[in-house]
Amino acid sequence: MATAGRDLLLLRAYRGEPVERVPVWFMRQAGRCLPEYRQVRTRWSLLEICRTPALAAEVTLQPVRRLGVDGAILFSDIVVPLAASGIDLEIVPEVGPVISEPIRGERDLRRLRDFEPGRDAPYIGEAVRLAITELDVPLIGFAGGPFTLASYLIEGGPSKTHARTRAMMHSEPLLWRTLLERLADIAAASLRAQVTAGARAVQVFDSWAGALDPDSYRRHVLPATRRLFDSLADLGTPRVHFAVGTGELLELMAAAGSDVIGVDWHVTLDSARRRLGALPVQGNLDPAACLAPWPVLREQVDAVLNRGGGAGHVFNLGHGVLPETPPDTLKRVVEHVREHEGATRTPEPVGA
Ligand code: 1CP
Repeated sequence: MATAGRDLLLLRAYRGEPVERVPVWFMRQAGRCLPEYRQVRTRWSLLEICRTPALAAEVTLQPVRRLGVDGAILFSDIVVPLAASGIDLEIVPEVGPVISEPIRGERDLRRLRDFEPGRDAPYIGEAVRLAITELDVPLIGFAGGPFTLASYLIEGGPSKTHARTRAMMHSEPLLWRTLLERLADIAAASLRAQVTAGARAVQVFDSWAGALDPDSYRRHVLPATRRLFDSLADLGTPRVHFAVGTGELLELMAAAGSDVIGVDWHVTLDSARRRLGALPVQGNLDPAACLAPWPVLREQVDAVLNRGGGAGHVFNLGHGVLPETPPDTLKRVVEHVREHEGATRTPEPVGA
């Protein structure tokens, strides 16, 4: 058992309450760079791990044991609820999710059934229940955001430009709206099931929403994302909203109603805080800085901590851990963040 303090640190920071030190965890800390994860992957595919609670729970725990982070993130993938809702897909190593029949028109929407986690994906809640029996830090549940899920469904796989997705958004707004609402509902159902099973915070990864201009985001994504966050409000669980390349979208992301904004590394945290008012922030070390020599990395970690301002900041990367990151480097970052002084300092009144 850990002390009650460590148990609550992350949740207190997510609520903007004063903390003794800034909590730290890493997006994509499970899987990716850990040798013990790669060992598991030699025997099972990614989706097999996601659908086998004992394996998913084990991989969830690995980074907590090795790195000493202040939060665990459930091992799963953003496309798992889509597969459980009738979408035929594979997760191809070195590529990512590949959809066999992409959604291109109204008729394709029929393949996306309603999602009832207890019936369609009981292994998600089971993995959460198993993992938390061995955790002394909060478990973070997660889901994909509506734009990012739509992009995989429409493009059929990873895309650099999301051009087909944006084209559908502009040219078929009604179809787009229906699709995004259904994806928001699928994500919400998955997050609710994770919280019911014991997750104590949730994060929506709308990773590729930064592909949009502000007007399009406001018009075509914000309503669905707001619907997603609104539908979780009664749970009282801290809700984090993260995307990449969102310098122009931060205020709009905040308008979607989460409790915390995940900031990627393109925006400095002090400017993000000024723009977001009192909303707590999470981030935002450049993941590639973890490949630099320690003195360089340390300086960048300190810059993030100083700009984060202490209270209302959860230290994280600005996007996921890069696969080539040495695990010992992540451990060193955790230790350094823990030693940082000034976490109790209340930030300057933001927006003043
Ligand atoms: O900490 C963790 O790694 C937990 C597990 C986790 C999470 C949080 C996985 C397992 N996937 C995700 C989220 C996820 N999946 C996101 C949002 C976060 C982000 O932006 O990184 C996205 C966009 C995906 C889609 C996905 N799955 C990709 C990206 C492809 C693209 O468009 O560039 C890839 C490569 C995957 C496969 C995948 N999912 C997870 C792992 C560990 C892997 C790597 C492959 C493997 O081990 O076989």
